[in-house]
Amino acid sequence: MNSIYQNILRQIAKRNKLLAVLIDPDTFQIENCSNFFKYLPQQVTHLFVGGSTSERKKTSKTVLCIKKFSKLPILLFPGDAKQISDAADAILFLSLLSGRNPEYLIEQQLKAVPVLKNTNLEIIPTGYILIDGGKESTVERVSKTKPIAQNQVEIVINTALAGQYLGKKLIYLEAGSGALNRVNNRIISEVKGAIQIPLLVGGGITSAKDLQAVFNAGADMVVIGTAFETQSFET
Ligand code: 1GP
Repeated sequence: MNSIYQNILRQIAKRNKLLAVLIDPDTFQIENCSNFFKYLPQQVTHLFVGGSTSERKKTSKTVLCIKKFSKLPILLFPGDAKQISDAADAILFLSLLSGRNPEYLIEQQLKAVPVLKNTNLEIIPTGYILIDGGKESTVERVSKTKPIAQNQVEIVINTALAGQYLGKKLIYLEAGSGALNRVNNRIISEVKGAIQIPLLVGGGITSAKDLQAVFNAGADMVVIGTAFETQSFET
């Protein structure tokens, strides 16, 4: 089977590290699409599209524009059910496991079903875990949930394992877009050691040095948004 998820597993088995660029339809300048892709490093393997507040039309427009300039797989990373567009290839079907707000544990997922039933999107169940990135993140504000503190390693590990036991196919450790502190190496390596599914890490990663450190700690895929969007990534 040649699905995006199977391909992620194959790449990880070959010890390849994956890099996703997060594009937020709310701030992405469609007219600047071609320039954006010129700036991205060769290392990029996946494109994520989503934000906390975007709408479906804007998401679709962004995906269609990206498709003109890139052949990389496009995965939706939706803030809510209104952001689903079948112009993409796959969707990270997120459940905010660190939070206790039913809206982001099951309600939005239920709202997404009637839309998803009519798309060909590959659905990738993803356990989403918000870690304290040193300032209030948009995810925290919108979801009205608290992140897990960076020193609560056991809670993060157990939350990731609960996700795996629930059948999630990916675990995503998120410090929040523009985080002051990215997820620390200890959390990454201990979660990686505990779970058997791929580990994604994002939020506050702004340099090649940091990117390498996150890979070295055990992340299979790193997600970078702000630093590429603002062209401030330190090489
Ligand atoms: C946010 O993890 C992503 O969901 C990316 O964060 O914008 O800080 O790179 P940054």
